[in-house]
Amino acid sequence: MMMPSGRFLTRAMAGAAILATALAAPAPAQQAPQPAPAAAAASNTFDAVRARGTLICGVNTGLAGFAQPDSQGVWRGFDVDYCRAYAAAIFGDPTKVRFVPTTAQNRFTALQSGEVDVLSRNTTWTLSRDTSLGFDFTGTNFFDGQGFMVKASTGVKTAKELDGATICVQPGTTTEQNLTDWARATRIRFTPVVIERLEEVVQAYLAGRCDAYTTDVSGLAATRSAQQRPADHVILPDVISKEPLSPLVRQGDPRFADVIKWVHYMLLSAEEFGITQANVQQMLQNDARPEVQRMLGRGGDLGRMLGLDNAWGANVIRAIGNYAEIFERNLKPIGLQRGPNALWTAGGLQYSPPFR
Ligand SMILES: N[C@@H](CCC(=O)N[C@@H](CS)C(=O)NCC(=O)O)C(=O)O
Repeated sequence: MMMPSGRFLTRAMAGAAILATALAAPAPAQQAPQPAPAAAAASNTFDAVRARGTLICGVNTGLAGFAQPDSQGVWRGFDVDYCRAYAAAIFGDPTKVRFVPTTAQNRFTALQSGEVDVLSRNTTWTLSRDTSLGFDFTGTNFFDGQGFMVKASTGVKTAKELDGATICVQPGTTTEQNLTDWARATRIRFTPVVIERLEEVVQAYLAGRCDAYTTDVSGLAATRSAQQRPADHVILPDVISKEPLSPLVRQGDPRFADVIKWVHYMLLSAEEFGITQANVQQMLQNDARPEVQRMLGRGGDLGRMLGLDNAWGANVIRAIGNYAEIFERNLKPIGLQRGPNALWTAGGLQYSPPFR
């Protein structure tokens, strides 16, 4: 047998077993699919939310830029702003939302059981989640991919140098599965350190219990930005998967799903048409473009078609701003660029269907 080579060789001896397993066995099912939730709970979400007067939004437990309480305990972040935008669309008031932190492991149960109405939380759209878990994904609001972070002191520059490494990962994620797929495909050995809680997995990485930490690049950027010396950590250039992150709802309430979906498109179209938090009022009064008028509720009856007030779009933009404003406010500070999340008009993938 050829001797394994690479900087993580000593640890690789244990990792060899992992490679053997990874090569021999089919990739494990990601989550044991649970039966889809009772349709009764799902079909009434839209009415239940309106009757309750508050939207319950499942968010992350704490990921800088995406969802995290600030020093005053006010939730901040990209995913949090989406929740506020939904509340502005439904109630005309962005404060009518309650945030429920969810972990990688318990997020799907929280949505299935009705504990939350919607999950707005770095969750990858996959076929099994869309079908056997009983959810509807409402549109990718962040195109992401899985990456690796290492300490700069390791000198590691690319993922293939991780042969034999110990890699920290959270369970219940696409991350865990992709890591196995990637190792199989590239014949890289690794020893996984699987830790359930986000704080603990990050601590394990910082304490040197693993050579690398893997998750969505957005999650790596968030974690890196939260460290005392971000420059001590390097996000490797390799991206090993597609992680289209999308808000999701329970299957069975198409009206509610439509509202969640079209709020995202409102944010994108507002960016496309140059409607901002600062100018929305003026545009509402003065902009003669028919699509802008329809979006802001001056022409057509699009809000009513969604079961909302025709002012829903104006309310969303007035409260939260457009997609670019949400991105700048939350994700620029953690070092993320628009990249594939640029609008289609700027060579990116973000594209709204027409407001007509
Ligand atoms: N996008 C991936 C990963 C999402 C995920 O949960 N990532 C972790 C690491 S960034 C996380 O957010 N954990 C928060 C927690 O469990 O509290 C998925 O949908 O499976």
